Amino acid sequence: MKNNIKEHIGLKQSMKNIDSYTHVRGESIYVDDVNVREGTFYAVVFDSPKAHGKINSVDYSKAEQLEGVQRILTYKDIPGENQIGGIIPDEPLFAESKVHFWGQPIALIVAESEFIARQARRLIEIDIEELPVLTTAKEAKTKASFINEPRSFNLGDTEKAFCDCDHVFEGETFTNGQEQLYIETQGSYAEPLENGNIKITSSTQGPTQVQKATANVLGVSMHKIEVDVTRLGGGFGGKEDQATPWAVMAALATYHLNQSVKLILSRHDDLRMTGKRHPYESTFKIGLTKDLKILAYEAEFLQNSGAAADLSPAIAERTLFHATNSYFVKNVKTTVLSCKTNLPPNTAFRGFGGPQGMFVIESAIAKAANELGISAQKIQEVNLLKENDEFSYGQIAVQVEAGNSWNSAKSNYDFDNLKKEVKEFNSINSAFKKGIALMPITFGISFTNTPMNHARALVHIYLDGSVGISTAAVEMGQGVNTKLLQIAAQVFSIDPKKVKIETTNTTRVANTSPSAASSTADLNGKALLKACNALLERIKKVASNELKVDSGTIEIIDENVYVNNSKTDLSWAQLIGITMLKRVALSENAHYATPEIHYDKTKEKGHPFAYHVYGTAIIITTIDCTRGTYIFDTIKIVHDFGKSMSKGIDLGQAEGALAQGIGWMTMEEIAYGKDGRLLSNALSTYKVPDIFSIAKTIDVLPLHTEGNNMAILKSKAVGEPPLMYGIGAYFAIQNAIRDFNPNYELKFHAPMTPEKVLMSLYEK
Ligand code: LUZ
Ligand code: MOS
Repeated sequence: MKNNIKEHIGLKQSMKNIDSYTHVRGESIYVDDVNVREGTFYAVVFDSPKAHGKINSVDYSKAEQLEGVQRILTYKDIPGENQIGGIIPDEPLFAESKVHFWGQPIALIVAESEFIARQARRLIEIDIEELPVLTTAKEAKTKASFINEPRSFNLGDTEKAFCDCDHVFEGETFTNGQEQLYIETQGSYAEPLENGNIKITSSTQGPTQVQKATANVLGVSMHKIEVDVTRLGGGFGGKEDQATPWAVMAALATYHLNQSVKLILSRHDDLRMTGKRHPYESTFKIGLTKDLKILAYEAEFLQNSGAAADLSPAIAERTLFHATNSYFVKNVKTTVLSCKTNLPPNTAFRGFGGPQGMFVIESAIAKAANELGISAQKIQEVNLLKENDEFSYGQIAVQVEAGNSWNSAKSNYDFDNLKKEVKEFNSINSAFKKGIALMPITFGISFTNTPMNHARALVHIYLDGSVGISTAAVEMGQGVNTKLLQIAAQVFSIDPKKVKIETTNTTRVANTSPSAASSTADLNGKALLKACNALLERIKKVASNELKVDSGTIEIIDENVYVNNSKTDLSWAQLIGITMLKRVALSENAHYATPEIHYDKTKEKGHPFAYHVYGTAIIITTIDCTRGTYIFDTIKIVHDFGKSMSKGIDLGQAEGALAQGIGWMTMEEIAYGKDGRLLSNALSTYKVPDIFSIAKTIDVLPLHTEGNNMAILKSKAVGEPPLMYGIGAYFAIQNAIRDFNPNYELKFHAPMTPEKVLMSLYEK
């Protein structure tokens, strides 16, 4: 009886993304679309034109005199603390006597229009005494310039194990940063309310973080600051922490001027001023037995953290959690150093340090395979994680799908034949070469910082039976609002049209974790499920009194009350009206905290993840050996969605993440000059994947599994994991190069741009 709900209204499978209607009509509301008050001011940030130095003087006089300029705010205008660091308090909102990166905010120009503010910016004169600039993690390490103490994960005894290995290989790797390139740039809009209260509309993944930082900078309590988020035009991690400064600045201007202030970064300003995915320079040592079992693995990760901590410590941690990817290795020793440089503070980007860790072990395997004259798949396959294997951080792997996804990919897509076709193609072609690679992924779901794994949902049933829902979930294109709506519509068995997902607002749902870590639907969905179930029980009790039957016999199906499976005359809307008359609460606020997870940082052991997501990709590329260009013929994936709530949304997430992964590995090349200036500062010099650069065909097969109870309605988190399939693109290209040029020495230096491919093809 209970389980036939999904056959009725609120059908799980057929739900379209609820935002598609307003998106295609251009009616979706982003920060820049929020109605502004008459007299609103516009702001532009004045930022450092040098990467490191002492500020001798700044002359604002000419800018201040420009007609229409209202005020220029600096650190001197901060009533509270000039501090926005989230994990470590090491980041000022505005530079004071020194600048630490090119693009570091120094002042905020507030004017009647953005145009005037921009003009004024050009009139500011600054004198900086330059200091030495660090742009790479390696340099920073030699200067002992670090954000914090290193972290290490240890399992078994690598030193001893290397002695028992038949083969030991060492090497080094580099992965570059990556620009989040959210479609909507960073932005905020602040409005004065009564009694010095301020409302901020922000394009942030973390409204509470914005509220907290604003209160701290303004020197007021958090209850005076309300943060509202309508939706984001993409976040990708770039707005987990780094949406904050712009919101705080707008609020600071509102505080001083008692007027609404809008601050939206131009694309150039955004690219220059914000941090990106962390570049990593890493070294590895891998030891194998003659049966190709990886007996020992060591890696040292140098994370280029930039000029302040931002989320770097948490990202470094996730690198260690994913350092062995989908493999079981008995003896592991991994260390990460967060290196302080003069780049903008690097920050979250889908995968959050995980991809950087995985690239290194895939490189180690590729190197070992090359030296041994075998294919990497042989090594990958015999080391795949199995049930009850232990991760280096102490968690025991259960419901493991590593082997299952690997075998499914191989059999469903006839890998052996694909491989044969590649070989045949290469044997008769010299101007073009194909390469094939397999890429398994294992990604842990939960914020690695255990205390962050909680959420709340506030549900109102209005007296006509319609429903309003508030949670901490920020809709950023990932479709979380659709999933939340499905949950409520399904529990109540009402028409989805009767459910509204409200904006994300700190006044309605407080003290929230950011929408991040692929966990937004899980955490907020679970809280919502709890709230809806509590309401349903309460409403059923009212119905049982009304109908004089046991409440266990009651069900609501398609907005009608059923008793013992037979339809009564009582409708959902009538029942809600009665509930109201009986003075029974029609609102519920539920709290969810992920059970079972724990972690001890002093021992670096625990059970940090609610569950893991698994999958395997097959990637085939064709390279043009005259030009160094390449295309991806096909990408074939078997992915563990659990029991997907929405095939369309989840497939979109998988394909989008894959595209970003391939972009990171192959074409997106961030470049800073030795002086710390961003050279790839426009979309003419920073190439992101387009529809033509991904693959002619992408197949994604869902793995049939039981799903996991820790996932919302057994629908596994999908935001980040598929990004890491993109790592396979690197190795597919490399395999093609090697076929063309036997002298080519493997290099692990991403992105593998066409330029690098060309040089590799002809290196001696
Ligand atoms: N953010 C965070 C994340 O604060 N902690 C995490 O573990 C995480 N993981 C992935 C993406 N964002
Ligand atoms: Mo994150 S990389 O904001 O999930």
